[in-house]
Order: sequence, then structure tokens, then C-alpha cells
Amino acid sequence: MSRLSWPAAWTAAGAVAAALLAANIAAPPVLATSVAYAASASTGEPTPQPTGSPGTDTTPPTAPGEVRACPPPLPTGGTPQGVVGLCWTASTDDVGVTGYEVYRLTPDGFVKATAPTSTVSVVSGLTIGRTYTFYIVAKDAAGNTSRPTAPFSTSAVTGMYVSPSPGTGDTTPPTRPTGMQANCLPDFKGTSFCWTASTDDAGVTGYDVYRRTDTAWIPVGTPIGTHFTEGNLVTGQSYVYFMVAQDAAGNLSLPSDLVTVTASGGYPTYTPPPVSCEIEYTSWSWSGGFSANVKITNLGQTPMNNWTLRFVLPDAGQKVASGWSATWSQSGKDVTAAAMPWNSVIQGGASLQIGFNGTLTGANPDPTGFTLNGGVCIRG
Ligand SMILES: [Ca+2]
Ligand SMILES: [Ca+2]
Repeated sequence: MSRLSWPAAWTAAGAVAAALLAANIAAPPVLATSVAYAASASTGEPTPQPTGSPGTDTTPPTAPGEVRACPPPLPTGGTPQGVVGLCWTASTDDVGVTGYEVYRLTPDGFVKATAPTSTVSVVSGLTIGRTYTFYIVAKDAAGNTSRPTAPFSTSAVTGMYVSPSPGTGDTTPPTRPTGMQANCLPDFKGTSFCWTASTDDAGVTGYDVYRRTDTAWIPVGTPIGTHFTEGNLVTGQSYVYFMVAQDAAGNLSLPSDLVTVTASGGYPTYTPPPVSCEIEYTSWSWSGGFSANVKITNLGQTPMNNWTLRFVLPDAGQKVASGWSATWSQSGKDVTAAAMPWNSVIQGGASLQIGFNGTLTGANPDPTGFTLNGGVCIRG
């Protein structure tokens, strides 16, 4: 990242950046202890409760846009620590944006890293060269929180203050989870998705899955395998997730692509497979009577058992008198031909022929449609 990409604000805001860093140092550095993570994670969704007077402004700001890395100025002395500079496009609000909150992904979830009032932020206390993932929300005076940005990842660069020594041991994160596949477990009531396993030099210990809410990315599961499910959702509603892989040393991978999953209703009601059949209907008539041959073809791959053919004879004067190769019956204009014991199975791709003789009082139109075991057949 070129320093040319620093916002002009950095130059003017050098003192601000220093103050931000100082504030971050005065507070426990975000990498200080896992206890701090746990304490933050235990609060659940990391969105503070609204503090404004309710009922006045209930419209949240728009989500911040175009998050990018804005490396802060190089240190002028001392032992450097890792810092990340972030910039983004300002949110808008019906009343006014009062500030932003930057959340950093940790092995125990997202923790609030900074709460700047401008569209730049420095997150300090990081390890130089390691990649960190963030999201940002905007706030208004009434405490409304915008939707979170998509996860944004960038490497910590050399900053300006002394930091704790970098970690030792395994510092190589797992590879990024890929191959996100939504609704891969369709029988599950709720959402499901699958992915391709990450790899790691020491071993992937699991995954952390996050779901987007109106105001945050919240942790929703820590699967060990390569699929995730979540119940207690609104059937038919879409949910957006991403995930990271973790190793035993707490190294986090880059975030996966976002995956949008529609919550399913679970075990679907059984719907019989569509009947795949073709009918050739051939008839000839004479004064007061007619005959018809019906060729039934099973277009499917599997045998059709105990078939029943139904069709409608359009003219009220068309009456079935006698038939062959099926048990024939008629009710009004509705004609049914049921399988005989000896031809009750139509193998996949096979055909059989049935037929009948009838009486006429007028015209002899062909039936307009046929069903076989309830499924509509095509006309041959
Ligand atoms: Ca507002
Ligand atoms: Ca590793």
C-alpha cells in the first residue's frame, strides 16, 4: 500500500492519530490478553444499546462505504508496533452521523477497537505483518447503528509506538475457506452451507461463523467440519454469513466470501416425482361407433408400477363400450384405464398398447389430455 494513498487528513490529523494511539495504549491494547476478548465476547452482539431518547430518531445511518487501508505515518523512534490505518466513505443519516465504531475480529469474536468521530481510524497493539479483519458501523445521536460493512482485511504495518513483542510459535494462519455452497443440507430446518476445508501448517482446529444482523456481525457457530447449520430463523428469509478458519495458536484466516443463505422450512413435504410418459392416441369411427388404440410409453428411467391412465372424452356421446389390455371404466366424460395384473409394470423406456371400442351419438374428437398415475403425459 503506497503512502500516497494516505488521506490528506492524516497529515493534518497526525496529532489526532497520535492521540488515538495513545488512547488505545491507555486502554488495554486489543491484543493484550485473551481475557479481554472473552469479556467482550461474553456480551454477545457487540452493538451498544441506544443511548438517545427513544421515539425521536429511529432511522439508522447508512453503512459506511469503501473501506480501505490507510497506513498511518511511519514512526519516528522507539520500537515499532503493528498498527492498521483504516479509511472509509462517510455514512449519511437523516439527522446526522455522530461517529463510527470499528470492530476487530479476534479468536473470540469481534471486539470494538476504536470509536472515531471521523472516517479514519488507527487500530494499534497489533503484530506487524499479520492480517486483521474489521468491520465498521456508523452511529447517530439517537444511538441508532447502521448496517455493518462487509469484513475488511488488511495487514498491520509499522506504527509509531512501542508494542508488546510479537508472538512466538505458530504465527501462520490457516488458508481462507473457499467454495462456499449455500443450502447444501436442504433437509435442515434453517440455514445451511458447506465449504472446502482450509489447511494450516500446524492444523486447522475449527471455524468461526458470523452472521450479519442489522447492526453487526455476530458469532453464530464454531463448526469443526466443513458444514454449518443454524436453526430458529425465519423460513424463507435470507441471511448473510462469512467465516474464518482458526488454528490452535489462535491465528485466523482471511474471511471467506460472503454467502447468502435462505432459511428453509426443513424436511419438505413429499412430492412425487413427475410422471414422465407419452401417449399416442389413434382412433377411427363409423356411424354410431368408434375404436381407439392408446400407446403408453414410460419416458422415465425406472419401472412404473400399477399404472392408471385417465383422460376425458370431450363429446358427451362418446361412450366406452368394451376395451382390452386394461380395466376400463367411465364416469360422465371421465375415462379410466387401470393396469391388468399381467401388464402392471411398464419398464423404463418401454411401451404398451391398450384400446377400447365405443359408441357415438355425434362427433368423435380426441381427448385433449392424459394423466398417468396423476402425472401429465405428453402427446406422441
Ligand atoms: Ca438517524
Ligand atoms: Ca498455523
